[in-house]
Amino acid sequence: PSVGTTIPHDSAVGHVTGQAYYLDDVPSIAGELHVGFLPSPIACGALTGIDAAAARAIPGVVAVYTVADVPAHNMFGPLAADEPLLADGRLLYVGQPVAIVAAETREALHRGIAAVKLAYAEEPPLLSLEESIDQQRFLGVERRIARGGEIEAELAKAPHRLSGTFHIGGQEQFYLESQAAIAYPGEEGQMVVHSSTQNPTEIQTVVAEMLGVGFHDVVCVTKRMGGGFGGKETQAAIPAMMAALVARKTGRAARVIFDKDTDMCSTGKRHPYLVRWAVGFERDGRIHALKYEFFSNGGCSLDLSPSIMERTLLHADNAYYIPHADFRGRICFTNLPSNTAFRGFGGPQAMAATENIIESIAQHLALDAYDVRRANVYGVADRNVTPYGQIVEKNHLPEIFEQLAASSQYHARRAEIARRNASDPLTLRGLALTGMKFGISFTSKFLNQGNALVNLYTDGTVQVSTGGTEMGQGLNTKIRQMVADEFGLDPSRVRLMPTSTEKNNNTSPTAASASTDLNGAAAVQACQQIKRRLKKFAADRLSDKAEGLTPSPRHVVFAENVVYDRRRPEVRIAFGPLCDEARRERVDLGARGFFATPGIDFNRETGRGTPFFYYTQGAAAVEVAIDRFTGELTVARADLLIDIGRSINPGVDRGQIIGGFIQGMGWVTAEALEYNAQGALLSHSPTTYKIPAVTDVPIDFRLALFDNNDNVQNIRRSKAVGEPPLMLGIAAWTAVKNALSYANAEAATFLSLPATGEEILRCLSFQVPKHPGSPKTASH
Ligand code: MTE
Ligand code: LUZ
Ligand code: MOS
Repeated sequence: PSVGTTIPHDSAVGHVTGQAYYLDDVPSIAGELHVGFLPSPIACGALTGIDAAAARAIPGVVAVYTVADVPAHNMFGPLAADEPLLADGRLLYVGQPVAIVAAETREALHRGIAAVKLAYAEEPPLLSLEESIDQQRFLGVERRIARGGEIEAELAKAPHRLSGTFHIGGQEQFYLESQAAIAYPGEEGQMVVHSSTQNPTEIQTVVAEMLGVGFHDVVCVTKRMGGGFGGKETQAAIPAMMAALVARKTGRAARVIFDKDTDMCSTGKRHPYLVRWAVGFERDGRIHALKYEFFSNGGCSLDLSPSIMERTLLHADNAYYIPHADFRGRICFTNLPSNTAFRGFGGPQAMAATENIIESIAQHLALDAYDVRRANVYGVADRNVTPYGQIVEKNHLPEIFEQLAASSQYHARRAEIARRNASDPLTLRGLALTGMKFGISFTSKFLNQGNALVNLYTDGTVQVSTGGTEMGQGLNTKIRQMVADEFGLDPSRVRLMPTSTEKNNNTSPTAASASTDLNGAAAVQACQQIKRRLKKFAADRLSDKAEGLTPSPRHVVFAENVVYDRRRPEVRIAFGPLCDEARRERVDLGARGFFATPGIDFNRETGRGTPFFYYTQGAAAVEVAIDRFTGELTVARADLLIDIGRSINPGVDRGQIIGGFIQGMGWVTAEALEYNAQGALLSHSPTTYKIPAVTDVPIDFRLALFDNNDNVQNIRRSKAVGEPPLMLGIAAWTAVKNALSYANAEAATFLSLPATGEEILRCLSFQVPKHPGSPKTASH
């Protein structure tokens, strides 16, 4: 069987040789237009006029379109239609699309965009979380999850209390393929859109609504993305609509390819958060009560912010049992691109906030932070219920903590670090071991479904199409392995086809790490339908050949590219010829499968229920070294231990874990989004926005998979792996906080996230904290 073994990613060769097609590699067809847009130069104001005469006069410029040219709906959005495709009277952020330009060449396109003139009345923009909170400029309603007694009373009961304000920065998804789409106009208003999207169904619907046609007149096709990381869960919509609008108006194919700077300036990122917290705890560090007010920077529209805040509230416990909890969340309006999904989806901010608090408790009580974590970690019996009432079943966190502490030699290294920090005048070291528990399922119940189409051909090869999209994470490879095993075939006989709304309808985004669970299960379900028919047919054929053997589909086995009756394994029929014969006998060799996650239910109003099918759990021990004079940070060693159940493809999963951890490490230590006072992004290219490079990978990097065979409810006993490892990266930040505590206990309380070199130096040198009025840790 292929499941459980490492086969190469199905595009591995294509990725490294450059033969794998991304959207801009698709050859252009005759008459195809290059399409781009004029971005708003200001963050806030009234748009009073657009003068496109000069642009239209440029040779090669075919058309300039504004909101007046949108055939039907200009407003769209995944949860509320509150976001404009093209500016309509108001300018909301720097980089907002104001006019679409279509041209024969890229050069004419750029000249055309530069020649469009805007008239506007500029107003002071709202840019910071603090200002938005002061002015109560919230998007949507307050959300809350609470349990136990009245929170102020519970906090007062605890023998120790701490409180503070914690600032968390955003993060650019930094997929390598920028947002892109190509639209091909068809007959009678039909449209085919090829999109680099995690969400083909969403593209189908927004394009149809923008054009004013039925969903049945639009097809969205996605072969692969050069990364998505959440940034293409909703925000592939604007380029797709731009291409479709031009294709409709001109009758010509239209291609939109954002360049990197445009992409970074105009699209949403991980939400920055401001977190107000108060914790009451026992002398041994056990948390009695925890109060949170989360404020996320939503940008100019809702996008997915409410779902992201919901996941924040559902992950504020992280790996720890909180008897009395009061978690509240609000989304703040700002004049920025609408912030959106990014790996972890609001979970990382909450989990970092809680790890910060635990580290603060340890420093306050002068305990080892490991002991505080171990005292709080989810256990058994009455210590395994989350604040929203879900029981943490088959909880392995205590063993994970203990195994990792042992394998990373945590205690010995902490002692060594304390010794070295006392005498080393140049380098300050820190070590932290943090936990991770991530809920698997979309928190919107209806999204937890998948469908798949399986076509078996008469040579015994298989094509599989699902609603899931491939963004490098290996979804197609894993489904290929599962389908191959169902038919007992070598994986080379199975091919995953481009995702298309024509083959798989009403699909969920490829998100929430659940794509293998949902689409894999749907594909297996389709295979089983075909197998039932084929087994019946094969049973007859095998009994004909073997005298005295009664036909029995139950005894038919598919393995090693052949079919046989297990009572007489020496009589074998090759799989291909069997399929050919079956077709000649008019057996249906195709099926559509469906899967809906059972047993999940969450009540948004009461904040209680079982939103998650299961949890992926893990822990990381990270050691950092800081230059005491420059603040420069090196991650010296990382030990990861993660429970992903029985891995479907250990090689692919290790890639996901290493990549996710490094991406998380980048968020907490390096990546800083800088804006000017007018709300324009300054860090909008690889030269000014620093994602981790190969040289930033921990010098000593050890990864182990926790041995767990008991995840019986999910497909092949596997667990989702896509997002969870990002949150193991939080240990790098916590290790910095630990290191700073050796320089001066007060210094550590000033640290915000990300802990960039500048931020570390600020704390080391006791300069005014970056965020005024914060983060003072008051002790009672
Ligand atoms: N891995 C790669 N190489 N590229 C990506 O864009 N996205 C991540 C994760 N791993 C991503 C990735 C995110 S945000 C999610 S939700 C999951 O992959 C989605 O895929 P899955 O459901 O198949 O895990
Ligand atoms: N998208 C979504 C997500 O709509 N709901 C979720 O719960 C979710 N979780 C993670 C990533 N994307
Ligand atoms: Mo991932 S943030 O669920 O696309």
